[in-house]
Amino acid sequence: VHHENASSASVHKVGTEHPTEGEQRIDRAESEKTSQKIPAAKMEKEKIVVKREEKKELIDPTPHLKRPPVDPTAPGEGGHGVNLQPSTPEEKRLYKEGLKNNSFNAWASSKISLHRSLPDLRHRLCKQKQFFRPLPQTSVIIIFYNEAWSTLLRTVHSVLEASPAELLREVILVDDCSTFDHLKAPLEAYLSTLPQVRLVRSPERQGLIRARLLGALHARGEVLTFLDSHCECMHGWLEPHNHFLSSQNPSQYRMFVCLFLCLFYYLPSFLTPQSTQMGGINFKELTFIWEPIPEHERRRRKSPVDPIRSPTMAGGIFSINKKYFEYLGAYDTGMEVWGGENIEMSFRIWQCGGTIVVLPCSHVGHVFRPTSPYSTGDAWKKLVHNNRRMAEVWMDDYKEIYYRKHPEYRKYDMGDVTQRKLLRKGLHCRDFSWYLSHVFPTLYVPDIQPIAHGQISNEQTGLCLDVIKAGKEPAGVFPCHGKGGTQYWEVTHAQEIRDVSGDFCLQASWDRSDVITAKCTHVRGDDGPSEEQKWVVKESGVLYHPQTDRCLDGSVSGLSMMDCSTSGSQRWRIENFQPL
Ligand code: LR7
Ligand code: MN
Repeated sequence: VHHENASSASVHKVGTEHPTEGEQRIDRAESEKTSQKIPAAKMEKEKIVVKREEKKELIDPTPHLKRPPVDPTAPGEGGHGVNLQPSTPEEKRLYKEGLKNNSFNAWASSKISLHRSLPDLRHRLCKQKQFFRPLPQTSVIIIFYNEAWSTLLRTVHSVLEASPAELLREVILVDDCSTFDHLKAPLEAYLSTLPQVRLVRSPERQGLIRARLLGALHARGEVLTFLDSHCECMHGWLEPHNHFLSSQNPSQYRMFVCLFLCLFYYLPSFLTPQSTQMGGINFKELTFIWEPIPEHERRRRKSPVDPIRSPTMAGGIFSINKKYFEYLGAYDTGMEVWGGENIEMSFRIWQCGGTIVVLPCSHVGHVFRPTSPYSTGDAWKKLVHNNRRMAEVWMDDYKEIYYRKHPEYRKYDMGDVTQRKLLRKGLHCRDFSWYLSHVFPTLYVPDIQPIAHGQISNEQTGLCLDVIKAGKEPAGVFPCHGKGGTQYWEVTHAQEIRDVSGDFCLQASWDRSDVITAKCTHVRGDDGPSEEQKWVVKESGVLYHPQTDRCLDGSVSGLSMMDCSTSGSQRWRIENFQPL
């Protein structure tokens, strides 16, 4: 309590840009004006800051729980993989059961200490960094549904053992109505021996979005930190968050910080730090991907440990100021089970005036798995439901890019998004085209209305142009299946013929008569595609390639580039074709 008073007192002392809830509602244009301070005022402010820094006190790194001494030869120590093979029938049974219930090797995980040590993989500059009082306290919220005992409790122990006690207000575990017995009385008994840990049970299965909100409701810290239920926090992971979200750092108040992730597997298993990257988006499925840091961001950052501005975030592992989280509309409670909420939050934060950064000095391991063990038959429908809610509220006309690749999605239920649209209005958020040009200037954005989209079938044979294996095998013709996918194409205003992923382009050249697909050469802001990828799509359905002066031919013998003729094999029926 003392600590929280201290930190809010400092807000008043610095007394400048830290917006209170009411003040945040000022028009953005206003706030931009006020942040361009005249130099004198700026100096004045710096003086105050310097004065305050004279009595700087270091954060005490002592955690709530001390990591017990461990045998360095024990399985998994130092973050190493365990290479254990189940041998007895009982072990084999446990191994199989663990895999089925978790989609990862929970049996191997159970052999690893809940307190195992992890290596310090941070850049040396991270290790030199010092953190001073006062910093806000965080509530760590871990939601879980049918998590394995060892991974869940290793997450909890790693938080308690790797966070300075004075920065960790509490750990809130939210049980999203799990059915496993070990998560009932045994979990309660175990947790009652741990300091600062609370368990909240949801009476019904909420899905991860509403489960997180339930956790936030119980949180008393100034900062909220969300973790998946199979994470391991590494030394020094928390301080950078609390520092960046601190009111000592007023201009950073609207920040949203993500952890730098370590890929993390049990059997075959190893710990590798993710190369420094930022979040991107797959326009086709509206899912999160990692991307290399673009040139402009590289130049903006002065040091390899500076935060990386990230257009999107992975979803599971992040911190945010609690007030800011609430002000921004927390989460969309209309979202179900799994997926979509991370992209929704990413767009919302940027469009409504916030910033997302990845902190390269904060490392957390996460157990990735190939599939969700809990996903039922309608998991996909729920994901589309969530994605539609996101696209309808935040993407303006750009949502069409998503829909036209999956026309059936328009018919999927998405519930009512009126409240979320009102939220966007009330917060005076910017539109999606602003996001694309200011936050993500390197992202290739498909045409909102391409010249054509859908399948391209040959007049003579009736066969469909098919990408087969994008970038790997020449394109070909196959009986039309009408399901989009490998037979979906877009004719762009830049004169390309792009595949469904949007990343591969039809390409022809002098030295070969077949047609391949290759990475599209045209990127945002350049002069257009290379000559090999340029096509003129004529009203007659002829696909003419100016560089080679040949035409795409789809006779019975297959797909090839031929001298142009009036043959029906060179005329194509192009879906949704609006000639220029
Ligand atoms: O119904 C459910 N109720 C839950 O409480 C389903 C899941 N959950 C819990 C679950 O126990 C886990 O703690 O929700 C958490 C996330 O589910 P996972 O671990 O099965 O999925 P994931 O790791 O693929 O999840 C990623 O994508 C999700 C999309 O909705 C969320 O955003 C997750 O937080 C996100 N995880 C990460 O970002 C971790 C880092 C991954 C990367 C890169
Ligand atoms: Mn996860």
